[in-house]
Amino acid sequence: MPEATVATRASEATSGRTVQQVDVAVVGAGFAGLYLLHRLRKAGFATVVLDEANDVGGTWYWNRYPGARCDIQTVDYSYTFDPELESAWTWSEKYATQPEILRYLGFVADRYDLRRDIRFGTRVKEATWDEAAERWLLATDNGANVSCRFYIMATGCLSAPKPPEIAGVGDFRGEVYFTGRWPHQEVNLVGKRVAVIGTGSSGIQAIPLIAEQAAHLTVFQRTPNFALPAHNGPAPSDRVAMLEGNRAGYREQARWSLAGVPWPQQTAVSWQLSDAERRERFEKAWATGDLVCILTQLWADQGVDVDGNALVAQLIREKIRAIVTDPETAAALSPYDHPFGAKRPCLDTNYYATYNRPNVTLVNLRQEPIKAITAFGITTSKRSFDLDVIVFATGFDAMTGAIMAVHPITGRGGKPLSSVWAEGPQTYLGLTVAGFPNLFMITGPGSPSVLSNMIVSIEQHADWVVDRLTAMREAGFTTIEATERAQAGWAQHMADCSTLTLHRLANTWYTGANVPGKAQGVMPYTGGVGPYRAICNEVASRGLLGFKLTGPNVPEQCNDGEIVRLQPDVRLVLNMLADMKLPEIESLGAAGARAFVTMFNAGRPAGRPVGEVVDGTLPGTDGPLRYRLYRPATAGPHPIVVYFHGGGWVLGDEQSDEPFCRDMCRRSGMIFVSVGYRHAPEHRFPTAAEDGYAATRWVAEHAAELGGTPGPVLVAGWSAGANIAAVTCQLARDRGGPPIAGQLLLCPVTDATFDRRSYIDNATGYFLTRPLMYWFWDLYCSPADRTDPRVSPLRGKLEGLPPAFVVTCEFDPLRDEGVAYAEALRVAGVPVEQLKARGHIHTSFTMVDVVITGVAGRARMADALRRFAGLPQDMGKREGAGSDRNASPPEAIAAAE
Ligand code: N01
Repeated sequence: MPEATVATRASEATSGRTVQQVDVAVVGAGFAGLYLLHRLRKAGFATVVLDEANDVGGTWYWNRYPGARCDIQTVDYSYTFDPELESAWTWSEKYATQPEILRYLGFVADRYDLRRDIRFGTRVKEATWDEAAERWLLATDNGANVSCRFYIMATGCLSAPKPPEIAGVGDFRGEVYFTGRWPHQEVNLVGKRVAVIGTGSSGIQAIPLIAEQAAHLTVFQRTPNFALPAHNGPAPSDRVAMLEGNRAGYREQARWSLAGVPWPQQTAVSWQLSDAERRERFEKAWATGDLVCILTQLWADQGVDVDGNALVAQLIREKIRAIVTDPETAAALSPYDHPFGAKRPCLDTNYYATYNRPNVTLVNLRQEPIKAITAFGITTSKRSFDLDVIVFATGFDAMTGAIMAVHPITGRGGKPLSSVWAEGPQTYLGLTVAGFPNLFMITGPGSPSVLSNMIVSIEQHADWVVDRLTAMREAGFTTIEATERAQAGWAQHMADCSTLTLHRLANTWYTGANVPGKAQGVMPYTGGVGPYRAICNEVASRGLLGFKLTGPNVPEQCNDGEIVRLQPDVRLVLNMLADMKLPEIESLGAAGARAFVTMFNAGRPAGRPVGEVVDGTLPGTDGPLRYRLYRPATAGPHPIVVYFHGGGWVLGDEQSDEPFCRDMCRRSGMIFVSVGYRHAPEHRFPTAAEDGYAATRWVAEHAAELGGTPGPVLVAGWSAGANIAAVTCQLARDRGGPPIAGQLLLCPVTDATFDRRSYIDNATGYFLTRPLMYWFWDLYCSPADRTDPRVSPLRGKLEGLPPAFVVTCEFDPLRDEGVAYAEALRVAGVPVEQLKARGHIHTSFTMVDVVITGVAGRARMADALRRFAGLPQDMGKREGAGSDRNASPPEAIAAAE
């Protein structure tokens, strides 16, 4: 083992109290603390680990209640950093018990001789950053205080038990136990009248075993939870075979997966599967007895869409009814108040069946709340229960509780962490906090942590931190601190991520809702383990983006910035496309590009059902044009939107924006008629514009035949299609009709100028590129024609046009010409609304069911269309896809500037 750079030593502080001097102090000797100590030592850092407990284990030291087990399969819930360690230890069960996990951690501590640098029975009371010395001073309650260059909180996410907040708790004369602080000596419940308060993972694991001992068990349930059978036993042979067949590959797959366990990503969404197919998938997952499996393997929209999720919840409630014989008890045990997975689901052994026992009573606190705990038991609003024992399984002050238990943690300028986090935890990457140099958190708020296999996340964090400390030492830096800008950017990215999943829709410890008075917001990072790892790696590879580093003999380094400015799902799509190494479309020629687009579109979700899809032809200026009509499922007639697809006047057809047309038809409750206008280079300018105008005129004249509302039509389009829509409005004004009630312009081409900022900043890397736009322009329009308002509508007269809703995307070369058009319309007196979509790209809103963060924007577009058509606003939401309820609030899509 390499020598420590600074030997651990004791020194006399001025106060006379001994101070232990180390390079790094780690608080917590659980999975994270042990691995950190091992890595830090190997890297040559003098390290001390401090833990209040009297042995290693962290959460597994304290949570000794009956039935305590892990609920990630033990093949996955293990250290992976040392293949020899992996082969030296064999788990006895699919889900190991707490004693076995504790033995494992003891085995690890012995194997790497870790205990000699751990101070047990030592609580860190306060931590103070000494600006002059550039060191942290940790005050302990036992023995020497600690002075360290780096201070790492490896305190766990669920380690500070939450007080039960019930009146009279101190009055009870019987025995009281907390699952999170279970006694080390045996607790005998035989023949006793026992109460369990709380039905989270701890309660659900403990209840069946307590019921076997107690004379009578009364369970006090406030919120029913979803629980799945663990089907414990030997580790499943298929998983073991997968692991043993390619251990390194299996582990690597886990590291890049969404939840830290290698399961494939599902692509089929619920509405693409039949009832029978969904049931088959569900039964298979139920039989697997694995939380990650059921949370990820049913259908792709189960975690992101309320409708897709409701299908799973319904199937689980069916199971509860089938197991629990008393219908009233079954109903009380059935969760309806939160989406499945939004609150942490549980893994159980005989949980629901326990309520069939004659010695078990369920008290539904929603119907009869606890009034008080008395000397002899618990009184609800309806009755009293005499008890010998009360077990509190009431949970934790999660994610922040154990960090804030060191109080105060005083950073730069004397600022306490409690004031910085008064409105909720602010972190950069969940690892660091601006204003608190050299302080790291392992699996802190803002990292995937509790939404992942903790061991995978712990190893990733510990590796990242130790690698940074090592690199700093080599470069001569002594302090590292996140910048405010990077931290604010991370908060924004966290907020964007949390609009993707359903976690925000439940009151849970994920959001701080379980602790009265705690600031609320989704605390873990919901973007997934693999994407998070990629982000951390990118921070490192981009010169520690968002960190300031200083050292005594080196110039300060600060590469400030935000690591993710794209919407999280847009980033994933772009990364996926980059990995596919697709050809540049403009290099394929028109025919090749069209074939490519057809092939590309074949792989996307087809779009949700609408009332009817009708194909037809309409007379263009020079022969028939194909169209496809999407009719809502509601009773007509409906207002008609004439739609023009994107594709740079060169690519696409009346079907190529099918998912977008279906979605907008459902959301707006309007007929969409998508027009197959003719394309360049075969038909150059002004064919597309004239076809668009002719089609609009024909649709308006034949509205009744098409099932539409007579009167003005609306126009809409995307990209070059939005160009045609804008031009059509100008032509309709100038040529005596048809009347147009409103225009929806999504990322419109409005001007043949290529020097606006967005053309420069977003020239490449965001799907639509500047070279591709040049190619489109060249194929469609000669330079001499480019100032004609029929292709550059920004150059035309704008007065007297119909009201407009203009959508622009931050990372789109066309952004600024769209903004310019909206501004020019406003100046010309046209009512105009703008949606400047932050973090989005040119294709964001048409990638329906792929870019989930586009939902809120499309909901606003549909609202605008309904407004233009004079329809009530709320109908759009009722008629639209259920994912309307999944839409983030409008302010989630804010101005780009
Ligand atoms: O805590 P919880 P937990 N009056 O917060 C109820 C992990 N874990 O210790 O939902 C009445 O989930 C509360 O009701 P409500 C796992 O991540 C893992 O069980 O707030 N009831 C809820 O029912 C888990 O999610 C394992 O309405 C009160 C319960 O108490 C996390 O730890 C095992 C109340 C608390 O449930 C926390 O689980 C155990 C009150 N005043 C835990 N206050 C593994 O298997 C709270 N409740 C690895």
